[in-house]
Amino acid sequence: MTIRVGIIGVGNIGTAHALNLARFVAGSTVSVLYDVDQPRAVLLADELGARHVNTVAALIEADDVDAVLIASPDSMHAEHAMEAIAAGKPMLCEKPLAVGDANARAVVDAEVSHGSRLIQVGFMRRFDPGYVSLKAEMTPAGIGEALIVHNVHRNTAAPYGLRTEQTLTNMVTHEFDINRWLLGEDLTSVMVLPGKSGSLTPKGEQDPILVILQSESGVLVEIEAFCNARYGYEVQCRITGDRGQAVMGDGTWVTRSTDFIRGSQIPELWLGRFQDAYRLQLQAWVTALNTGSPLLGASAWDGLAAAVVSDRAIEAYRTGERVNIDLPLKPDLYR
Ligand code: ISE
Repeated sequence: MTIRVGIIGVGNIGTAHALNLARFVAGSTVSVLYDVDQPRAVLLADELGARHVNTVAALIEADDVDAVLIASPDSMHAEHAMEAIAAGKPMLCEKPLAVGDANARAVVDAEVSHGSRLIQVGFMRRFDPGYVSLKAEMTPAGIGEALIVHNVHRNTAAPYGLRTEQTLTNMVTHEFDINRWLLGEDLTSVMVLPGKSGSLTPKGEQDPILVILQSESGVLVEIEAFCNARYGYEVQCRITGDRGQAVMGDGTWVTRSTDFIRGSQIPELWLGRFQDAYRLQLQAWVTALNTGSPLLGASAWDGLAAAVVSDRAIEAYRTGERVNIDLPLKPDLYR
């Protein structure tokens, strides 16, 4: 069977998903597109042989949409996810699942009432070969048990203007999720340390920031988030274990020597660094839908967990305090 995917929002990430589905993902086709910027949707629809619609509801309810990909602005993800749940359609919802833990909770409650899992959250780093290899290092034969995790997350330029609280909900949410996944346990406290800001940081905001968390078993997780790093896009993760360390550097870039210079290119955007992760995530999603096997990526519960951590991190940022993180009781659907 071919899964006909309808995409809500064809900005940068929605377009990248559409092209990946059309070019690289077996068992799927892009059937319907929606964007507030209608000409943009029309242009891409023409290129892909898809059609476009004028409302989100028309896309979700369309007979030629078997599954929905939500790539609307962050603040609309929860609303669109609820509409897709109401229509009983499976979805890949871009991260974050919601802005605000109450909104994430509402989505989880709706999925629980529906009675089966419909949502995969687009925390694509779980499919990145670099992170997958890093997780595999945490064995008795590898680096042993993780004790401290050092993360670096830098954007070339603040993607949506710079607001420190959005750095936490849009950017560092990746680390909230991937560190939970790497460690296999929840995060229990968070502190946010603003330091000296870079020259491009607007007044009243902080960039870079340092976020320090602790996990259930006490592992320290430290994250440098820098929105306006200027030199390129870079994500690193270094784990100190009780019998060694494992480092995921800046990707698998080729070192080129020409004109008496040796070096490697740095991607400008995450779409370059995580191209494999995005493709593998989509393929896993489509294959699961086609075969009826369980969804492999982050669940709505994982999306809620990241939203709760983001909210507590905002509180920690505002108050300068270390804030405890408590998750609600996990529903059976996610066990
Ligand atoms: C962006 O929205 C993403 O999701 C990227 O993966 C992330 O690295 C970037 O910081 C975000 O702004």
